[in-house]
Amino acid sequence: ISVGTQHRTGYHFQPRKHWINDPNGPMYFNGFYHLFYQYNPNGSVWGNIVWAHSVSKDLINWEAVEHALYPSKSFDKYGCWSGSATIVPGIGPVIQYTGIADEKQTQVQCYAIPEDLKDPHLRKWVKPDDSNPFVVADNPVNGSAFRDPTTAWWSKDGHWRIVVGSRRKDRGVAYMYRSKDFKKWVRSKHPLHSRKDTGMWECPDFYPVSLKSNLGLDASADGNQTKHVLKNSLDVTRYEYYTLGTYRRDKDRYVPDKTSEDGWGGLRYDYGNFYASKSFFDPSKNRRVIWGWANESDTKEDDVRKGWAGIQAIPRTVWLDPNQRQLLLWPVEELNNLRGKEVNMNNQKLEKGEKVEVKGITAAQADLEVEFSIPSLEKAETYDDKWVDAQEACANKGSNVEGGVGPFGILTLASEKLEEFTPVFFRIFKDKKKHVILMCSDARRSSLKGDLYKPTFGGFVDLDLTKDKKISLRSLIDHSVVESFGAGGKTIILSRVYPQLAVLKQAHLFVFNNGTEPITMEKLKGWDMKSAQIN
Ligand code: DQQ
Repeated sequence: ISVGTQHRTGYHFQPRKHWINDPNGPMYFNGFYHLFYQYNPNGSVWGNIVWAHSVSKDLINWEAVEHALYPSKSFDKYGCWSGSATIVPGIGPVIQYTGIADEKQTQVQCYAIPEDLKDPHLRKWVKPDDSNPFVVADNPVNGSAFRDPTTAWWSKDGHWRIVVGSRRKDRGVAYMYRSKDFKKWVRSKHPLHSRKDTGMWECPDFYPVSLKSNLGLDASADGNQTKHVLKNSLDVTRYEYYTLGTYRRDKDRYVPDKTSEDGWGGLRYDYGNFYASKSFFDPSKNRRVIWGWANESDTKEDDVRKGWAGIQAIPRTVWLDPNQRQLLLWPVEELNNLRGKEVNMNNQKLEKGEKVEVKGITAAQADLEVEFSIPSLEKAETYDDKWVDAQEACANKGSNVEGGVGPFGILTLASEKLEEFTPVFFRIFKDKKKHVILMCSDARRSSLKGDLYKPTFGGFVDLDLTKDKKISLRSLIDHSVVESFGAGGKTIILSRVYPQLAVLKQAHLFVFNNGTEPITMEKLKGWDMKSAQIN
């Protein structure tokens, strides 16, 4: 096995070689899903950016086709950066993206349309000369921080609108543009939204969610049965956050709800390695699906040696949590078609210090669903207010630090003698009147190799345990990926890890409890995952 092969993914999207980053312009059109992505055709570090293109019938198996966009015009000579697709009735798909026009990286907004709408794969894209670029930065917009147009939405005033990410000094800004014909675009008087101290807003995403059901909505959907989501990727922290809120069409403004922070500490789709995400509405299944990029956490030299870098997370269906305070995300159902051999373990008590191996599946390429029940919350430790966030709490209270209720969870990609493992676990604390649930995915012991980024990712889980003392965990394990969904998609953490011993057949999987309170593993289902056909 050559360098890096044992860490390549079996079912997470990646090209055969070289560098990838942001997912671009995801869409469903005429029976095919399309995924474009930022790609360096010449190597495994960022640069020479084109839009690579793959097509699929099921979001899981993909066929690579030729690059859709590559520098070919004066307005995108230095790169075709991120953007989105809109299916315009009567016209078809339109890609809007950021062209890099000069060596100073001046950013202009450009568009492309399929050369032949009858080609089911939409292989060739053209950039009409008469109306490109369709927007250039004008005062006060800063043309070196002006990129990543969203999917357009239509309003009854007869206009299409899009948002483009930017900043004004340290203020993150979502500039809005409108158009009647999808060719000529005019900037709105004020941005859709902006927020102090958040820096450059990359890859904004703006879409409605239904208050009444978990079905997805087209970007243009409207009415009092909806709420809106605004997501931004912060290039300063390399994290994304989103808010839920109201889109006031009359005022052309988005007003976030006050139920979560509008800033660095806000809600996240994923509390791990997940960036530059983008959603699309899938009319074939009436759902909204989110793609996100998971970067490597090894060194540049490792990436050069491996010859590849970057993957896409498993596409996730997204809908509003019935509590209306956050979103829920869950792997698309098509992923289950890769499930092979199944193991079951039911009703097993885990005393303090106990560790049970899940045997009979390939632990390096698996899907695992576990349901834990907690007899009593009485022994929950007191939450220490000096921990500024969940990540810090996880770093202080690792999987080996004994507790009252928890830590309990799983040890993924573990070597036989536990020289290496990536634990994913919960811990429950008391905090004044309520309980605080912490979910952690800790890469500190993930590899014997030294020069890796091994963060202790963490997020809180907004779940009321007082009635039903149960919490679930699903983990998608894929060689160098541990993508975990807590409490049915309330809190998600994707970790990239590079075990040296716990690879391929050498990888093990355990369930554990290191808390005084015994935990019952009510149900565990694990599956071998078949490899997807990817590119
Ligand atoms: N990646 C693209 C930009 C975007 C950034 C360039 C986010 O368009 O802002 O590859 O990862």
